[in-house]
Amino acid sequence: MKTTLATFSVGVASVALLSACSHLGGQQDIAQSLPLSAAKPAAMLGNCVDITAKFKYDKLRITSSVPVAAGAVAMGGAPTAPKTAYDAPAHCLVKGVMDERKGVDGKDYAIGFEMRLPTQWNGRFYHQVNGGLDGVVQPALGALGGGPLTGALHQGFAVISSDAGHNGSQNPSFGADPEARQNYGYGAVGKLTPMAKSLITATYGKAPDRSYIGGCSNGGRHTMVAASRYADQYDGYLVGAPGYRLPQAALAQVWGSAHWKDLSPETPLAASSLTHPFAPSVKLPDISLGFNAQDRQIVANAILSKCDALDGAKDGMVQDVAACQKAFDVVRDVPTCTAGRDGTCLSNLQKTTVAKVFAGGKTSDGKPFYANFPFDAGISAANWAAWKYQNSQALDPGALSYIFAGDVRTVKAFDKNYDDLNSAIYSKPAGFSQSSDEIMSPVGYDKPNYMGALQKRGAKMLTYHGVSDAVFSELDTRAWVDRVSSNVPNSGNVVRHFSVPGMSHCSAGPAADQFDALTPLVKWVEQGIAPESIVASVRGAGNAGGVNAELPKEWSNTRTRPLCAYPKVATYKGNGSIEDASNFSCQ
Ligand SMILES: [Ca+2]
Repeated sequence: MKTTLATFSVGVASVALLSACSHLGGQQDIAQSLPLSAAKPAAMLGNCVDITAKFKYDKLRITSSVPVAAGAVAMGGAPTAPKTAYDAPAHCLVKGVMDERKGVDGKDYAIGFEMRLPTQWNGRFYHQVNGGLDGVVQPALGALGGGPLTGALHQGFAVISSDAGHNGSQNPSFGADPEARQNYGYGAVGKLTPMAKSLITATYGKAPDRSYIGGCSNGGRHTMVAASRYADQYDGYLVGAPGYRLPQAALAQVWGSAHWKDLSPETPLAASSLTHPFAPSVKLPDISLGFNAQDRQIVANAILSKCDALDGAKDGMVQDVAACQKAFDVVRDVPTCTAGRDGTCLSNLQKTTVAKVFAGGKTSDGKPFYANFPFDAGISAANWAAWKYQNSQALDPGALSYIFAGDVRTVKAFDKNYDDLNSAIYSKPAGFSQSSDEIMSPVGYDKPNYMGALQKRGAKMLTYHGVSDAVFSELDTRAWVDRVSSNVPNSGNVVRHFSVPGMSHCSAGPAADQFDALTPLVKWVEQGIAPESIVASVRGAGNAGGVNAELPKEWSNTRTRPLCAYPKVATYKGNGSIEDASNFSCQ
């Protein structure tokens, strides 16, 4: 078969993505009411293998391009048998590297990526941005966050995924190299985007009609940063549990661990189950002992007794998050132990410590450096403990030391005074032209006027966040949405936020955590239908996306709930099964 793959000249961002905007004439009122035109499908031209030799782009080396048969991979990357709805369609898997170079630390760096180009393409591009410290090319299946249900590749998008410019999961040492740090912050997205669009053009004979970017956690951060820096490159931004103040959140984690330590008996190191990932011989004290799973269930029960019915249904879900923060007081509403811990009460020190950590990280003179956290029924979940007790010791100190604190330094464990680290987040160390706050966070996140630029061209952002997220506060995402609302008129035209009660960080917890937020985003962008609610399901027995072991026994295996556009609350209509989303409305 004769290929029609074009050879591209170097450094050309070849697409005119915004053609649909040209008729809007810059009139904001019109731009706000008209959707962008819908993407049109196309089939792959030529053959997949030829891409390796034929596609040229500045500072790009394609290492392989191979066809992947329909059903050969599913969500999570594993082969499936028998076939399920989670199977990926037939596609071309392209792997490569951009910007191969030597870092100032003498190490080799490159932006590693893979791109999956479906044989039958829906005309859209999806940039899958990943979590944690990046460093690994996750399969470009277009994972959407929440309990797995579908992915962008499954829906026919051409999908790219990258390691964000360094190699090695959970290894923060790349922070010594300014460009690697910048690539992790935002540079890799900026460099890959025009290349990916050119590759799409070469593969299908036209540029993507519509482009989307999305991810959860650090991926949510990437997406929010892209909205501030690359507002002209994407039409839809899917933001999950965004760590949009990642350095500050990491600092709050370390600060929190010092407070949990107040409650914990000294653990003989030999008995500790935790080891430090960068120095495997170092054991970490088990700070989870002082506010353990049983204690957290006591708090969850107290939260439910105050807050569950506020949404009209005693269903084990606190849907009116804002009302609950007013109704519940951990010191007042949790029984105080008069003798030892007996499974029904907490000590005064436990309660004041929980209250202190939930109130958010503070400097020595009481100024908040990170957000407060909402009280919610998911405090009992395992992922909550993993973030507060394990990652706060094993992941966050390393990230602060090498990436977020400016110059590389040692983070003193269990110190309550981190004023110098807080200052360092905003300082420019020798050899760096930007602070960590500038590199990692959306430009001007305190006054997000850049959302006005998205609004003018008809682009949209959809955010979602588990209320029981223990590392990035859902209230911080609400606060950002509120700031957009204060700075951009009619902000409901450009950003809508969906809280997921009970959900831990990105998925899991006692929650309806399985939902597809991409389809409503596409409808909003391309048809002008703004999402009012998204139906979410629990992952009970038999769920093909993986069973959620933390669902309360009393819940139906197929419970559904509407996730409502903030500030509306999923409210029980007063009759009908509480297991069914249709008996709730957004009020
Ligand atoms: Ca309820």
